[in-house]
Amino acid sequence: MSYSKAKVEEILNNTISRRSFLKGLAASGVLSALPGGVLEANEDLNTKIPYSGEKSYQTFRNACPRNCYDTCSIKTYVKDGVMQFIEGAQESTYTRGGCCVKGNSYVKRVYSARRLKYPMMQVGGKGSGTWKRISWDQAIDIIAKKLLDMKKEDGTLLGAALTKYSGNFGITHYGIEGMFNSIGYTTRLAGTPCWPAGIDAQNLDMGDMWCNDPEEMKDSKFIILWGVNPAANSVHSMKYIYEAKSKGAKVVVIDPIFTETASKASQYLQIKTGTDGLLALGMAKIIIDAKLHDQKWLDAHSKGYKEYKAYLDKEVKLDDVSKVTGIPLAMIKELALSFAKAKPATVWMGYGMQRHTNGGSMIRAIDALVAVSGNIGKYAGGARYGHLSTWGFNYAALSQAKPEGSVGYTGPEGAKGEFAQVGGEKAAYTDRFLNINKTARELLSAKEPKIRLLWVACKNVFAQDFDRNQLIRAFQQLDLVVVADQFFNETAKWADIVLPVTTQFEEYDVNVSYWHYWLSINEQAIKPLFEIKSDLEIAAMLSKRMNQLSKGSCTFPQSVDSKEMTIKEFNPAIYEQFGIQSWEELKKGPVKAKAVIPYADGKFKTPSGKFEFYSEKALELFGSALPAYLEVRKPYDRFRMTSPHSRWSLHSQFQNLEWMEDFHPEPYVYVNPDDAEEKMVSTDDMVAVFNRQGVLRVRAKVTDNVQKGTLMMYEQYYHNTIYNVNELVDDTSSDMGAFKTGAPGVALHDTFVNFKKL
Ligand SMILES: Nc1nc2c(c(=O)[nH]1)N[C@H]1C(S)=C(S)[C@@H](COP(=O)(O)OP(=O)(O)OC[C@H]3O[C@@H](n4cnc5c(=O)[nH]c(N)nc54)[C@H](O)[C@@H]3O)O[C@H]1N2
Ligand SMILES: Nc1nc2c(c(=O)[nH]1)N[C@H]1C(S)=C(S)[C@@H](COP(=O)(O)OP(=O)(O)OC[C@H]3O[C@@H](n4cnc5c(=O)[nH]c(N)nc54)[C@H](O)[C@@H]3O)O[C@H]1N2
Ligand SMILES: [Mo]
Repeated sequence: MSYSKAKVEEILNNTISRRSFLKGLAASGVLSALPGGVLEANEDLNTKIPYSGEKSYQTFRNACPRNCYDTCSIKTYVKDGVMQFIEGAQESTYTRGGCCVKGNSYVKRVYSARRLKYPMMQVGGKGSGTWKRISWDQAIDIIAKKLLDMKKEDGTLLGAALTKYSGNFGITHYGIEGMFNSIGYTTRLAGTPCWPAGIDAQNLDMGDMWCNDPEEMKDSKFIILWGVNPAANSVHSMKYIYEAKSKGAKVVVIDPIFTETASKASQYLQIKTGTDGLLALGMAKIIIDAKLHDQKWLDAHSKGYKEYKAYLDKEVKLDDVSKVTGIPLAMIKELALSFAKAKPATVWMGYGMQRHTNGGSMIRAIDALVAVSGNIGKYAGGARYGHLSTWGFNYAALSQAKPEGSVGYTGPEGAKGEFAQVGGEKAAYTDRFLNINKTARELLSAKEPKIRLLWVACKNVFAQDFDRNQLIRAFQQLDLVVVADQFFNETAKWADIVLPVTTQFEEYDVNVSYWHYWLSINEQAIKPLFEIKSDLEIAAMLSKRMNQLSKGSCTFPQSVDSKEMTIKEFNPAIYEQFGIQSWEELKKGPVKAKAVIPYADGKFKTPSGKFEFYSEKALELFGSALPAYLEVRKPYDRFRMTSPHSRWSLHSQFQNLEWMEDFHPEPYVYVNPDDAEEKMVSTDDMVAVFNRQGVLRVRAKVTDNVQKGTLMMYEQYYHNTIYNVNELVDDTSSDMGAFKTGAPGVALHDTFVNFKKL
């Protein structure tokens, strides 16, 4: 199906979708942050857009599958087979009728002229920019033959590697891993760049990563938002925080940057980066010394409290805490005591905070503080990080058998961590797992067999991964790089073959969140545009061609329907958890899991069954049984540089779209006034930011939102600039992550740089 240019123009200029986009801007607090005049005349955001319930539209249920806390439930309005606009589903008390600014740009995103439309081949070689349109048959034939040749030459398919992360977290998208399962033992870039250190920390302390329903925060009496920026990264959570605040709760933000969230808090503490572990230990010591700790709960449900207290007594000096963290002692004391006195109190720990060489240790120290205060297992309390308790699907698309006679890996780098257990295999052979956070290094060094083919899906390696200089080399030495994506992204530039894939509006899927407790069906609302196909269809086409060339070489179904695959993901436990009889009920709107308070019974899945201040597993794996203070990485250059997430983009996505450019046309490096003065830099000056990794040219914005000695740049990708903050970020690991995710996290905020005016 294709559209005339005029039709596409009409869609893009559709006033209703533009107005809903502006509503998203307003909801994200973005408009208030901009100079006046961005709203067009007569675009009154307070007027209800008169489309809800209108009969002339066909409506569909969708969900935002991006890697975001909010995983919004969406209602999509279609006329004559064309998406007209979307809104947040009213049925979800979490999405509550509104999407964020990015979500409200979905119509623009789907019909963007920048989308990939046809399979393409880079005939001039990787990075040459010389592309030729090819047919699906040609593309799939090249890939299938390459795989079969490799198998013949190497005796195994371990030379084929998959890197996939967070482009789409819909459950059927695990069919991409399923495709790799179905061809034999292969190589996987395993682990996650996102949250692994914290996952390990929570698992060591509590035997699981599990958090209270965010909607409960409305009844919390004290909320610490610790290294998390929901006003940008989880806008739907803010209403609960505002409600609690309006009922008298104190909301404290602890962050090295004065963030959007900090601007909404009762109190903001500008901590020195990477010192939060010590602050948490200091607060716990103050609480215990004031006898405000919950001795009864600690006696009944914890292990090692005595050793932990002895550590605090002996090793934690409050004056040092103040000096190291940069927070006045009186303020720390006041914070600790008021936190301990308020019941229920809760801490939300962000993923940004644990991307340090001591990230896992910091999360452990904060978990311990919440435990000491007696807020674990309580309604509106809890040490919140994330959860996967609603993810109990069948993973039917994922679970594909290996072809008979497949030969795999037997070396020490084989199965490790949770990733290896996904397939539940007990075979002597395994897939080969490489560290996703050291992609460049791993691709270059993997031997016997070396990696020859790389499949990239739901992942923008060149935008989001680290050690970028080596990445080019790593890609260039591969025989065949296939990138399956919706857009011609940074990584596509280094591909041999690019395959255009569907958006969530062009396929079926099912979605849950790692934060809230809602379940949404994602219906196909429109036919795929141009020659675009879903990741599942691509897998099916590959299977068909491989089997034509060599019968039995691929077990993936040779034709798939995303709706049928979606239905196969459901099971009775999911129905029970969400109180529905059939997936079809989800067509009426999203549903919420039955309420559970994590750890309310005081039972933990740790070896002792208790909250473990003292963890033998932690001692064995990471060298410290207690959540002891671990110093952060030492500076290797003049300024620290952090690269957190932006409200304008979701990683490399959205900021590359036309509307987003209108509102946020270019990137900045944010510089403290003292540092700017030293370098004689003013706002809007072009500067070079550089270190031993690379150099970036970017405009400066002088602001004391960032502290002296620290630069900040958002991780973002613009359509027409070569801005890429990961030019400067190396691949140093964080302390934890390997226990549960197969690889340590990455200490991306422990980046050090210098800068000068150009
Ligand atoms: N708009 C938008 N929303 C998103 C995303 C996005 O890209 N854009 N990404 C999604 C994804 S994948 C994720 S992982 C989440 C991330 O959600 P968050 O964790 O909220 O986001 P980050 O921006 O990574 O980091 C949050 C904060 O951690 C702070 N921080 C860094 N180091 C330290 C430290 O040592 N101590 C303290 N106290 N704070 C520190 C940063 O300054 C930053 O303000 O958001 C999700 N939602
Ligand atoms: N400097 C710095 N780097 C970071 C971070 C940071 O804070 N600072 N954050 C890290 C974190 S928390 C994360 S989660 C990672 C995110 O890293 P990625 O998961 O690589 O992030 P995205 O940019 O969202 O890229 C996803 C790609 O998937 C594509 N895509 C979307 N839907 C589909 C689909 O259905 N099928 C296919 N085949 N492709 C699809 C998108 O178009 C996009 O190109 O980045 C990490 N990198
Ligand atoms: Mo993430």
